[in-house]
Amino acid sequence: MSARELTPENLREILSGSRVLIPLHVAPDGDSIGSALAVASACRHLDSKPTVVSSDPVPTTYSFLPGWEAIRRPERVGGQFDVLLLLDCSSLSRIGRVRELVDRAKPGERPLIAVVDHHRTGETVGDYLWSDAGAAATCEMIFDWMIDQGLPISGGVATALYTGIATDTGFYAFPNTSAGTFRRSAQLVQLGARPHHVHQKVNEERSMAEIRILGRALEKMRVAAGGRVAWTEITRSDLTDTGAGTDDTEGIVNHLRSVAGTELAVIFVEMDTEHTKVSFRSREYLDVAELARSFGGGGHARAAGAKMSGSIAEVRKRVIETGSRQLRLREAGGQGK
Ligand SMILES: [Mn+2]
Repeated sequence: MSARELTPENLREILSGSRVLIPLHVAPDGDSIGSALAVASACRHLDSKPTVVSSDPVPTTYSFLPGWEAIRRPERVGGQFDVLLLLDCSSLSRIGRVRELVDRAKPGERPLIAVVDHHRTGETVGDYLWSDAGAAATCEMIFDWMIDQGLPISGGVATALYTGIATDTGFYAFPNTSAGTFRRSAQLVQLGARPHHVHQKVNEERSMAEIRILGRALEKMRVAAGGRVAWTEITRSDLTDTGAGTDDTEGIVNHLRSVAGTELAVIFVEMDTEHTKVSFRSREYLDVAELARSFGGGGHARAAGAKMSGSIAEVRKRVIETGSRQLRLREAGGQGK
């Protein structure tokens, strides 16, 4: 199915007066939550009825964002929807169990699907698509849309949008950070976002379990491909020992990439005996979105991930081999360092 281009006017028109279902993507991050809360606020100015829903538990890290408490779990959501708005993702496989809410709609009552996303993915679903791989965050796109459409941005909405931009750019450190990122962020600060407050809430209120699992992961770190690959793994027993949950493992992979000489960093997290979550980061030249796609995942050129079938040992072997081979190919092609 090929989608029509979603213009700012279209998006306004589609949302106006509609019952809008806004799912977070699985393993929701600051950009997913921030963009959903901002659009939900915009919906209230467009006489529409937004429902923000999350298949996975919503990280309490973001509970400082106004509207966080109203995010519902799929089992608490009923009724019909006119519009399904996918933000920060472009496939139904990324919204987890929310998909069931869509699938159970009777023929003829299927909601219209609109997508706003900044990921480069092969697969897209939907009737309307606004895709911008040049945007640092979906929150940048939503901010532009709200400004373009003259929709009010309260202090709370500014904080939500700022948080999405800040987290997706690693607080203005990743290569996706542009002059436009700073310009939008400056406007959001004028509208009430407080950078120090957001940084405190997101980065400096970690639980002991999160610090302990980080310690465990760093202790278990290994290298491959002559030190150009750094990897670690977290098993169920690591989680049990430290009292951590899988969401406490987010961000650990960035520490691996910080080792000098590393091009590719990978963390393997055991979901159960047959499923392993893999997160990839690269430093300068390896396209990890492509690597993740070859394992059924997706993401950005420097940050991507995949949920893979197989025990942690099987998955690790496959991924390290493929990753090391791709590094060698890049280097043999003269495009690497
Ligand atoms: Mn994003």
